[in-house]
Amino acid sequence: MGEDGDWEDVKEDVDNDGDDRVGDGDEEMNENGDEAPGEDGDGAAKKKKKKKKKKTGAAAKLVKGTPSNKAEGRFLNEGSFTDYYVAHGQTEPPTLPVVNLFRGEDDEDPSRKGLPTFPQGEIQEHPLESNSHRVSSEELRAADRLQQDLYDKLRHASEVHRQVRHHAQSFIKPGIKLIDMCERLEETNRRLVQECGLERGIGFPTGCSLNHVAAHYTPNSGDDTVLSYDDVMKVDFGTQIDGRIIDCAWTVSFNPKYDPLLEAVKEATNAGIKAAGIDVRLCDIGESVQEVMESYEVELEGKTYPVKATYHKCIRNLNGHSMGPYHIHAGKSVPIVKCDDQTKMEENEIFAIETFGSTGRGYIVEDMECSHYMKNFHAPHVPLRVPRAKKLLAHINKTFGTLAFCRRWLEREDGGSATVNKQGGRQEKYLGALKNLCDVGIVQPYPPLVDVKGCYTAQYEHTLILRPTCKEILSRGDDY
Ligand code: HZT
Ligand code: MN
Ligand code: MN
Repeated sequence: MGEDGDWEDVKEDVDNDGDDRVGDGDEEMNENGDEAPGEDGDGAAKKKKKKKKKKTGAAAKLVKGTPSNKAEGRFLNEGSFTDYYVAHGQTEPPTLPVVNLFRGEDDEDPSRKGLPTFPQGEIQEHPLESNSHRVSSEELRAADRLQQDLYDKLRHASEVHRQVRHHAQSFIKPGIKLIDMCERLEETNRRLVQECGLERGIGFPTGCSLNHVAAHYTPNSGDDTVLSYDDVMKVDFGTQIDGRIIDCAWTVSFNPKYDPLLEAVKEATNAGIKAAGIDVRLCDIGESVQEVMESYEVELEGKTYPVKATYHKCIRNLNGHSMGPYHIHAGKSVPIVKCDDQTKMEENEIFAIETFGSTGRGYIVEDMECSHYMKNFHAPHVPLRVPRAKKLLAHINKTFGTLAFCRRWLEREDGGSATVNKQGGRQEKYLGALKNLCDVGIVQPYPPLVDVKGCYTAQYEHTLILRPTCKEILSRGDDY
C-alpha cells in the first residue's frame, strides 16, 4: 500500500481536449498579459456555475486598472475573496502598494492617528486549560497593546501575501513556464510591498516544487520547465517588512485525482495550527498533524484496474519552524509526525506551521541543482581575500542580509534590489565565488528536497503569532 506508482495506474479521463501540457494559446489577453475574464483558460478549472457578469456600463470586458471581484483558480470562493480589497481601492490586476489601501482615519486610538490599519488574521484561543485566563486578562491585554508595531508589520506583509497569491492564482495554468510564473509573482510582490531594500521586500525565493519535489525548487535561468495538467505544485513564497517574514504556501493541481491528497494536507496544516499555542509541546503538534493527515483515505477509481485504497503519509523529516527578524528558521522545529520533542512553544513566538503529505516514502533527501541560498545567521565574520568571493559577499550583505535568495536574483539587472543597487547590481561569473562562500560556511545552500521519483507531495503553510491574549493566524485568507 502506498507504493510508488499507485497514482500512475489510474488514468482518469477528466481532460477533454487531450491537450493538457500546453495552454491553447488562444486566450484573450489584455495589455498586461492577463487573461481577460469570462474566458475559461482550461477545461479542468471550469467552474460548475457560471457567475453572472456585473452590468456596469462598459463592464463586458475588464480593462487594466478597473476593479473586479472575480476569484479564479480551483477551490476559491467565487466572488467573495477579492471584494474587500477591491473595496479598499486595489486594481485588478493588483498594482497599488497595499499600504496605500489601508491609510485609515477609522481608528479610535488617537495615538495611532494617520497610521494605516491592516486587517487582522484569524483569531483563535490558545489551547490548554492553563491558558483560559488569557483572553480577558487586563495585564495581558496591556502587554498585547505594546506590540502593535510588530502586529502592524506582520499584518501588512500578510495582506500583501494574500493579494499577491490571489493574483498568482489567476494566472497559474497548465502551459505556463515556471520561470515566467515566478518572475510575475515576484514582480507583483515587490510592487505591492513597495520594495525598499532590506526594509521591505520579498521574504525568500518563490518555491514552485513539482510532484516528488517537496520544497526549495525555483528555476535557475535557462530552466524551461512548463507546468502541466498532471503536475502537483507547491507555491511557497514570502513577504517581509522590517525583517518580519510571512512564510505561507499552498498546493496547485488541475487534475482532480489529487484532491484527496491536497485536502488531507490542508486539513493537517489546520490541525497543526489549531494545536499550536503557548506552553504546547512540539511533539503534541506533530501527533495532531499526523492523525489528521493519515485519516484521509484516498480512493482511486481506475477504468481497467480494481479500486485501490491507500493512505498518504506525512513527510517525517520536514518541519514547521519558529521565525525571528530576518531569520526564517529561528531555532525551533515543529514536527509533523509523532516524536518525543518536549520543547514548548512560548508567548510572543512566531511560527510557520507547514505540513507535507506524500504518496511516496514520506522521507526527503536533497537532490538536483541548487537554486536557494542563505547566509548562515550565526556565521562569524570571516575576512575574505579571494576578490570574487569578497565582492559577492558584499553584494549579498547589502542586498539580502540574512534573508534567503536565489541565483535568478543575482543575475537580474538590479542584482535583487533596485533600491539597494541603484547603479545596477548584476553579478557575473559568480558561481565559483558562491561555492567558496558555501565551502567556508558563510552561505548555506538549500537544494531541492525530494521524495522518491514518481510520487506526489503536497504542502500547506501559514504564519502565526502566539500573542499574550490569543493566537493570530496572520496569513489566513479566504482561499486557504
Ligand atoms: C530555508 C531556505 C529558504 C526554511 C523551511 C521552509 C520554505 O526547510 C527548520 C525547519 C527558505 C526557507 C527555509 F530559502 N525552511 N519554509 N518555506 N522553506 S527549511 C527548515 O530549511 S529549517 C524547516
Ligand atoms: Mn514556506
Ligand atoms: Mn516555512
